[in-house]
Amino acid sequence: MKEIVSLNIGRAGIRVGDEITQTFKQEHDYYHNSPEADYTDGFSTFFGYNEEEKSYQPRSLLIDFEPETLDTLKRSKSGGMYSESNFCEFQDEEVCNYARGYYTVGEEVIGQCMDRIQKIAEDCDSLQGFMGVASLAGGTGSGFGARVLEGVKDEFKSKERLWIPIFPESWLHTSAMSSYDCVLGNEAVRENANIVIPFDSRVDLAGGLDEWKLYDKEFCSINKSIAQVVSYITCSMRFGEGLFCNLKDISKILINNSDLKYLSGAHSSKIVKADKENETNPTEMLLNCLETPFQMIKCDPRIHLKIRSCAIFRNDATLEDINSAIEIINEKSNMSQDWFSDSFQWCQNKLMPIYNNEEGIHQQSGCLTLSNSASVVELFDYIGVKFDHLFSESIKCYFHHYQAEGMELEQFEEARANLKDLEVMYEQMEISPNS
Ligand SMILES: Nc1nc2c(ncn2[C@@H]2O[C@H](COP(=O)(O)OP(=O)(O)OP(=O)(O)O)[C@@H](O)[C@H]2O)c(=O)[nH]1
Ligand SMILES: [Mg+2]
Repeated sequence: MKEIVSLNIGRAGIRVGDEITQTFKQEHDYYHNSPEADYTDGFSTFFGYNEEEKSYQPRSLLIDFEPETLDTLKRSKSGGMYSESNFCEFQDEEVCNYARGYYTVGEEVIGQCMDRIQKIAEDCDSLQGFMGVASLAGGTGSGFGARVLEGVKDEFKSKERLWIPIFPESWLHTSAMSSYDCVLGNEAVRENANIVIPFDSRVDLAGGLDEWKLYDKEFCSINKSIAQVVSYITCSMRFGEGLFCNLKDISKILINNSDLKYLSGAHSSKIVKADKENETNPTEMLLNCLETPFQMIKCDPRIHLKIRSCAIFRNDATLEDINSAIEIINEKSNMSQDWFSDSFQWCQNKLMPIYNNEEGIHQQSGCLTLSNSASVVELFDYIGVKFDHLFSESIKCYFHHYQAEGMELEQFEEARANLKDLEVMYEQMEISPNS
């Protein structure tokens, strides 16, 4: 099995990354209820054996400039999964915005950070690539995240770079400069990652995740939701068999133009009760994935063309049930004809995700759709308008903070123009998909 190194940067990156790692661990514990030494090959995709600690540990580097998030994590239930070698702490520095994260503060420590990444990579037998998670609304996640991603691209040229940027839920809860950080950070992701799976914290999870607590300030539901989606995407990389047996398969199946590499996810699931009465059938799950509340970015998926798309079922339905789900949706051609073009692919994995609550451990039957779709334009438009509002001709609010760190006006203009170009590319593709 080829290894993947996880890079979790800034508060949101660390918390979401930890949720993903916990999800992987729970699934492996559940399906390989055996001593760690007997874990199948797939476990080593995201976990490696630490000779010093005599235990398996995540192949992750958790990077931050302020101690609070990592300290809280170390004290938490999942803290025991990690050792000091997983943490990359640069304490007592104030990062604040993209410019400090990328330039001044980032410049001082990027060498040390890359050494740590190199060390984790050296411990792999056959590294396939990296999976990064960071918010684009904070200085660490956007700025230092950009720096790390660029460093990884330079040092590991042939390796895959899957990036999971988290777009903010409300501009009220973020720094006034977040609109800039988002556009600048996204520009770095666009340029340096080769697969991007964005998550939009504005999504209304009420429809899709009724088993979980609705919106809360600690982002628990969205973090769990992101972890679930990542668990589907990587399922075959961890358990074998399926659509995405490695990161390259994602590009092969869903990305036909390397400029259009943003993939939109939708996820629907239901806890499987012991009597199986509540189990939802694949048709309902698949239909849900065509609806707004189940999307990972805020959009109306029905009005946008999907260049390529796929579905991953994690359930114990029969093949007949899944085929009939696909046929039923095919018939609703007015809203889904582009879903089931020749390039549409699907797979089923019978190892369902695991869900823990007060009543115990349950399996969750569900479906994930992942598509290369123009719906991401709705997100670009949203962050672009916010950026323009701050950067309007006469004011250029807060720009001096970035200038003080050495950034120039042209960099802002270029990042904004490139975001616009990306929007236009998706829109053109929607008009003439085969060009
Ligand atoms: N989904 C999710 N979003 C979060 C979480 N924590 C913070 N955020 C969001 O991410 C934005 C950026 O915050 P942080 O992740 O704290 O920023 P950072 O990357 O540590 O950067 P600094 O500004 O240098 O602290 C916040 O405004 C929130 O909107 C989390 O656990 N999950
Ligand atoms: Mg922070």
